[in-house]
Amino acid sequence: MPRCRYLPLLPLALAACSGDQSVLRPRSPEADAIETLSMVLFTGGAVIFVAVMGLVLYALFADPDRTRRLTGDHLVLWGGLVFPAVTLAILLVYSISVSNAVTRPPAQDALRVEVIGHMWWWEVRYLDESGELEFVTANEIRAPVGRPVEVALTTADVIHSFWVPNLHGKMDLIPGHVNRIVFTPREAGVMRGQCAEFCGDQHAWMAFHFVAHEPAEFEEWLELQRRPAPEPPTPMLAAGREAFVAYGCGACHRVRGLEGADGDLGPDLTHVGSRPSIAAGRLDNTVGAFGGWIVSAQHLKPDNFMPSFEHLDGPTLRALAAWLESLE
Ligand code: HEC
Ligand SMILES: [Cu+2]
Repeated sequence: MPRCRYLPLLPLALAACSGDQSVLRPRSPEADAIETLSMVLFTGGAVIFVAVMGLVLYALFADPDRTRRLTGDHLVLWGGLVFPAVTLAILLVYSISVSNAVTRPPAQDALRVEVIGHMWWWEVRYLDESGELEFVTANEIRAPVGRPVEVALTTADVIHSFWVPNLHGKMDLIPGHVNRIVFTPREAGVMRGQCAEFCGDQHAWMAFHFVAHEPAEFEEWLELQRRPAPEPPTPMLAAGREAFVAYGCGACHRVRGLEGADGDLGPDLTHVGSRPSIAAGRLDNTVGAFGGWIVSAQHLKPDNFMPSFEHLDGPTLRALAAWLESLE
């Protein structure tokens, strides 16, 4: 059971205690700073609110002779002018300094990742040290702990917003413009991110996973992703691969190493079997879910840009789903 420091906020915090998509469980220095700022504002606001309500009650119920002594020019001058002016000025300086601290340019050794928003999924492009594209994946971002990650954000269609509450604030993806966000994951684990700007009917199903790895584990993952799709080890999986090309899936999807599969309207599927979820958080990564997605993509995410393949026969569908799941 994760530690929860906010018992007084129990009703709100209960959902947050699970923690994989929560501003109350910061897992980077940037999220720490934002959380501290929020708690200062919240606590300060609460204290002032209680004090003002106390004065109201005093004014209502105390003996009028005593309250008269309290009111007058002094109260208005100090309580109504000096106190708010000083408090707001201090908070302004403090919040500007926090926002400067969390929007610093990245360190030289930052891991560079490009993210392109699509209705309704995330294209994720990994660059090497010299800025060359290494490979493309979708709906998941992986990074090592302790190293800054610089995510360069843009969109292929409408405005989206990138948000992993455990790691940083929100950052918009704007057509024709590149926004950058930098954060340093502190502990290994899986976090959930979510599009935070309404971008059409399936906006709520535009999620992704952020996986923070120990550095050695991350190198293994990179190695795996750089490779083309594995050769199918059984005839059944080979039949699945054949069906993928025969049914035209390759017109929209790329599978590196497979001829006839170089489309880029949909996610790159080269290693789709290794992802935490499919269709941007819509389904778990299981053979059954792949099958379900293929026959009823339009039912699961109405109006997304993949048609439902309702007329596939059973054995073809099973082979296709099993092959996709085997792409690790
Ligand atoms: C007209 C283009 C198009 C065709 C044809 C198409 N897809 Fe897709 N596919 C997409 C799009 C777009 C998405 C992303 C949908 C979303 O999540 O909003 C997608 C998503 C997927 C995903 C989930 C990928 C992920 O990263 O989570 C799988 C698996 C998939 N398609 C398999 C197939 C298979 C198998 C076929 C052929 C039977 C196929 N697709 C045909 C456009 C297409
Ligand atoms: Cu979106």
